[in-house]
Amino acid sequence: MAENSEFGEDLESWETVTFLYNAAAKEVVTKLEILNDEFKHVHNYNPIEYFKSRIKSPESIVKKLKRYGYEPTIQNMITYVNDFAGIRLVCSFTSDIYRLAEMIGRQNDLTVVSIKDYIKNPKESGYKSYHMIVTVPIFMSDRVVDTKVEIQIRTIAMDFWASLEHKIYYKFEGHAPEHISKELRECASIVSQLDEKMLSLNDEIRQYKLED
Ligand code: 0O2
Repeated sequence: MAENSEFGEDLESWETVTFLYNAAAKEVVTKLEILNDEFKHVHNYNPIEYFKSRIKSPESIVKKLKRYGYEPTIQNMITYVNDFAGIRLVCSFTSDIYRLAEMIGRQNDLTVVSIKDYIKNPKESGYKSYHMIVTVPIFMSDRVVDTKVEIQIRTIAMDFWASLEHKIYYKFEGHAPEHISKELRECASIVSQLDEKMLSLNDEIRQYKLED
């Protein structure tokens, strides 16, 4: 949302904010569904395997703001938390990730605010994913509010690793023993090899089809 929004710290403000971010997630989900359908129609291929959309819980928002060193207020959440509304797009191959990111970037009514490419630059943990923060205009009866949505794009294999690592990490509350972190990094490397293998197999199969 625009940073100059003036919300008081009351229940009504919280409800308005939640309404806006829910609306933003819905808007973006609809756009992605349309893009996927159009791609299927034109190229006879479905780049999105599945997607999930969620609104971050108040507890997670408070935790994140405290981690950043900010007071847990609605205004700070609007300004500093980029993933209150989040959409995770899961696709088959790494090449689909960049294709989807490009398609999203070309949407005139979405503004790409930032990109983090954890595929080219994986995190220390081994985490791989492509993150985009976009804003979408939400048309209310008396105003238009540009609202932030985080889109995470990753392959099925990356999603498998991230989901399990998230669970394990949570158990240790960020203090996993070094050998566990090391083994998780090794698993991330196996997952990357699997993605590469699947992509090259797919390229080879496509080549056969073209020759038919
Ligand atoms: P949750 O519980 O998944 O919502 P930002 O202010 O957005 O620039 P942030 O939030 O650190 O800073 O951004 P980043 O690095 O893009 O990470 C955002 C989200 O990516 C995280 O949200 C996770 O969902 C995911 N993520 C990032 N690093 C890891 C990792 O090492 N392992 C796993 N499994 N997921 C990761 P939250 O709010 O931290 O968590």
